Amino acid sequence: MENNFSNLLFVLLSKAESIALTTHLNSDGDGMVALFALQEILWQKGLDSTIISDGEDLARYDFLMHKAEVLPFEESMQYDATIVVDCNSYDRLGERRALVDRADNVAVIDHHILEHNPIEGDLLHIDYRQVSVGAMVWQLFEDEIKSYEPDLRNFIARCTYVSILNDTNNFVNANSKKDVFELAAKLCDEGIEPHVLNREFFHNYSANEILYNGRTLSTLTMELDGRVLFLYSDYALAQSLNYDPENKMSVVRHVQGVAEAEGVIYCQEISPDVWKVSLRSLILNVQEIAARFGGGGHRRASGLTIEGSLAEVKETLLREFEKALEEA
Ligand SMILES: [Mn+2]
Repeated sequence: MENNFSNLLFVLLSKAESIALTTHLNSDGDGMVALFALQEILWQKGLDSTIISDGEDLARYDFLMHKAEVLPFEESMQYDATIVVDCNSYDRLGERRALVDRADNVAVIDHHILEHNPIEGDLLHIDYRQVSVGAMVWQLFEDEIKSYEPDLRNFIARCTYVSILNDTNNFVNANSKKDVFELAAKLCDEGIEPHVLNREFFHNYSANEILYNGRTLSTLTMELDGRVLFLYSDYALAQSLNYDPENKMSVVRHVQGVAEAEGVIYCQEISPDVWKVSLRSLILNVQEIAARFGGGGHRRASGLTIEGSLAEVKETLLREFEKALEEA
């Protein structure tokens, strides 16, 4: 199956004179980093491609980006073939949906639960049991990768490992299963240094980021009889610190250990009255809640964007959690 998919993909791409690679809104260390690996794999096949971003700050990935060819999306863009990774819904592509609509051929590689408004592609590989799209890319092209020079194999292994760090939160999420550790061991055989990648990916922040996170943590309240943890960062906070939280590690990771919290809601105001929301729960299906607002993700971790005042947004989301807790 897996070799079959990579062969079909190469056939599909061989007809294309231009190839776009892209991922979901608010790109992360899985989707974006998987694209760095995929772009390299395509080059090895003589296929040029361009990673299309939203123009977000990719400085977090500098240590993996020495060769990546990335362009911010522009309305006039058109490619013969488009590959979407870490996303299967038009809703999570934003305006980059045009790259899919205008392409002759579309392929999707993803590990999310199928959401509403699924992307129509010629070639789909969606397996929600997989830990990360980076890991899927490794497995799909493993035979190819094995034929590369050691430095290149090492680069792809580093990308794959970072995608796993991102989607397992450093091997602590429920998706950190035996096969993930086995894959990590294979990546070590390619010469990756886990402690270095851990430092480069996770421990790589400014003092202002710590301040921003600290002030956000100080907003923490327990809601719904102490069952749901709520916290927020408003726009004024980012402004006062002259800090751009976009594409930074979410502060949510710091509150996931609160034992009594059955759910976590984190609201981050990204422009006045526009909130990017992260939902977490070990018992509720937060993907269902996020999907009601056009968001998505995984059962235990999802996100959405919502408009309104802090009070309105908080009330709306707490009502959803109240319903979900009653039904659980
Ligand atoms: Mn992912």
